[in-house]
Amino acid sequence: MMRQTAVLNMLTLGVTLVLLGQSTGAQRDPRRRAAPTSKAACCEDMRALKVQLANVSSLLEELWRKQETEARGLTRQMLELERRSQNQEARVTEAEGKYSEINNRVEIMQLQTAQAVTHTSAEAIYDCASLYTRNYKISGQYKLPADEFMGTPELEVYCDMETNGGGWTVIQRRKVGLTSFDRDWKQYKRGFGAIRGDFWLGNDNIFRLTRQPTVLHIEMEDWEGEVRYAQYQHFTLSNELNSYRLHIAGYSGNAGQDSLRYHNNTNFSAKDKDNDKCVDNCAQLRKGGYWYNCCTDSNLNGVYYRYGEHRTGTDGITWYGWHGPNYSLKRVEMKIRPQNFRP
Ligand SMILES: [Ca+2]
Repeated sequence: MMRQTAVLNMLTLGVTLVLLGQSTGAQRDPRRRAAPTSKAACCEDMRALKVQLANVSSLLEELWRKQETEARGLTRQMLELERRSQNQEARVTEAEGKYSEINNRVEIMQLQTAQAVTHTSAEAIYDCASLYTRNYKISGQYKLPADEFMGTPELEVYCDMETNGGGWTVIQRRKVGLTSFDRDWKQYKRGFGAIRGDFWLGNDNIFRLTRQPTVLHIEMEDWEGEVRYAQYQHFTLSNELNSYRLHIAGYSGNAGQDSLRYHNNTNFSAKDKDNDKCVDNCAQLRKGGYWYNCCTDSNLNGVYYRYGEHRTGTDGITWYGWHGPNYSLKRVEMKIRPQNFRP
């Protein structure tokens, strides 16, 4: 502000001087040469004025230069500040990333510590029920730690901590309909899909989880939004050598006639492994992996059809006891928990 005023003052002075110079020049008009005696004095004045003008011009020039330099300095400073704030932002992002990573590690370590403490006891963490008894009571995705003692790998699971007291490890879900269940033996063995969406947990994992006495709960929803269930007090699979044969007993439920009983004591089949009890290849006909008999009373790993699309085919997600063979369900969830679980 001060500098600007100074510059303005200088400018005013310059203009005044120029005007003065002009008025002096007017006195040199030959038609008005009434006072020839002042000619020498006039020229002296002019020279002095010219010098002053030159001085003022150089002063102004210097001032402009200074201002320009300052402006350049300011721009540099602003750029520097901007660069620093960008750096800080990057650091914050990095810190956030590290924080969530550490958080994640802490959670896993907590699980592992809990497991190490009870390593030899019956309370080792290997399913959602053991998580529940360790006060993890919110439904969602969990990571079960690897267990060297049992020789089991780390496993992502979805825990239902609400239905009938919680503690359920979800082994299958159909609700989105984008994941194909028409898969081969290897994929059914390892598991596939998204743990928060549609998935099969994997026959090896289900086999492992059902080595203790286990309950199976099947939740089904139709396109009217009605929900029914079928529950088996006993549920277990054989190992791979025995084709993950299904063993169920102790049915209860409200989904009509028991539609899994027909599949009891049958081997698992996939599109590349026909273990069914039929001349046909049921897995290929029903487009899923399942404990096919000859072929189905239920087909929970069948093709996901939107309401009304499934009329004549035999490959939908069906439960004959409730909606018959030509109605494909909107949502299915199969979940397990130990028989001795107490909420
Ligand atoms: Ca066959």
